[in-house]
Amino acid sequence: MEFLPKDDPELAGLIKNEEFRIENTIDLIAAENHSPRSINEALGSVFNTKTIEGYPGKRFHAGCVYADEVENLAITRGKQLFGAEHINVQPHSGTSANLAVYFSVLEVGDRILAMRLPHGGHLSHGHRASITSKCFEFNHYGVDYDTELIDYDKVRERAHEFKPKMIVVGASSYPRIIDYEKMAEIAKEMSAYLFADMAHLAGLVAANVIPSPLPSCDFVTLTCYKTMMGGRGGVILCRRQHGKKVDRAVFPGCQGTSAVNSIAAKALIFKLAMTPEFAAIQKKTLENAKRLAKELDSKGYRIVTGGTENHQVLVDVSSKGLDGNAAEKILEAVGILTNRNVIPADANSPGKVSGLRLGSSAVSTRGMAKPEIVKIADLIDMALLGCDDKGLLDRVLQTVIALCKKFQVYNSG
Ligand code: DSN
Repeated sequence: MEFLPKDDPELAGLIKNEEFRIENTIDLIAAENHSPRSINEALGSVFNTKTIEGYPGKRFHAGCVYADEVENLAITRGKQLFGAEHINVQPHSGTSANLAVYFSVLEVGDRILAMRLPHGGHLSHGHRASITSKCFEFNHYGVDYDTELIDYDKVRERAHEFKPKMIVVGASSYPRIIDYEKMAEIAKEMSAYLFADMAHLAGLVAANVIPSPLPSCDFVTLTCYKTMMGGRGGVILCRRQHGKKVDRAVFPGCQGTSAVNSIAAKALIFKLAMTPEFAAIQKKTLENAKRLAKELDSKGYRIVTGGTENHQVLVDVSSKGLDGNAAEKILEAVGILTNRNVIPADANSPGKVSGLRLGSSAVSTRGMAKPEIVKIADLIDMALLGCDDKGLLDRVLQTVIALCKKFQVYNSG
């Protein structure tokens, strides 16, 4: 930082503090990752101030020659990376992307079937607190309470009863591979559109380490900062025939000018995602999640669904007499970041959920592997079981800091 400390030392100090926090904590938040420094350079670039309503070659302001090139670069790379027929790189976020998908081919009041939030779905999939539920009539499917897996027969049953115009598949908390082909069969039976929200999975899909929803779906959305390792921002991929409607739904339908600096960061992460280094991180992310689940299971924690096939591990901490809120706080105090999460058939009250959602992306990006994951599982267990022992918690914290120093995010250059 060159100019910020002069213009606003207070803010500059907060940014420095945040960098210190990132360096010295183990980030197991499944919706987070560390991005290359070049992503921050793209985000903080002069494109930050460019106004670009419209699309490349059809703008409503002058001076878009380089902004057009940036957007075209993101479009070309994104289509190549995911094998998409059409891409829109303008959505400000995953939720904006989802809204635009709904509005592209549906009318207000149309029916949408999506996964229930407490079973792993997302707010923008028709939760009552989300504007999506005020614009469309949602109904929800969930998981089987015994297996905690999506019950595709029940999805089919519900779909036939409800007759949605669109089916949404994808979750923010579901540690298993989704059968997109089966969902496509169900959607086809009622001529419904199939839309996959792969916000959490995009990096794993880009690296081909889990199945892609693209061949089965009319629409796919993603965010670029989770497994994808880029900056914040949403993207829509769709079949060619929906392209014009999607573009109109994004601009002028749901957004005004888009953020060229964010589109630049998308172009960059799409390039980096085609490298062997990115693929290796995604592969390690899967391995690390499986190892984390196995280690915690062996210590007596109940793992929701019995394991994981992606970057998420959902732990039922009630199996240790804890609730998710308490577990999240105890771990934060020792520098391990997680988030409390409701689990299917959660017996705890909404304010005190039973789940703790862990993710392996950020630790994998900073180079941690099996020995460190084994250590982290030990540290989690020690802190949660010894949360009344201040001395023990301090020792765990010091171990976390030492581990972080060995696997630096930014300071290693
Ligand atoms: N979708 C939210 C999550 O999964 O935590 C935020 O990205």
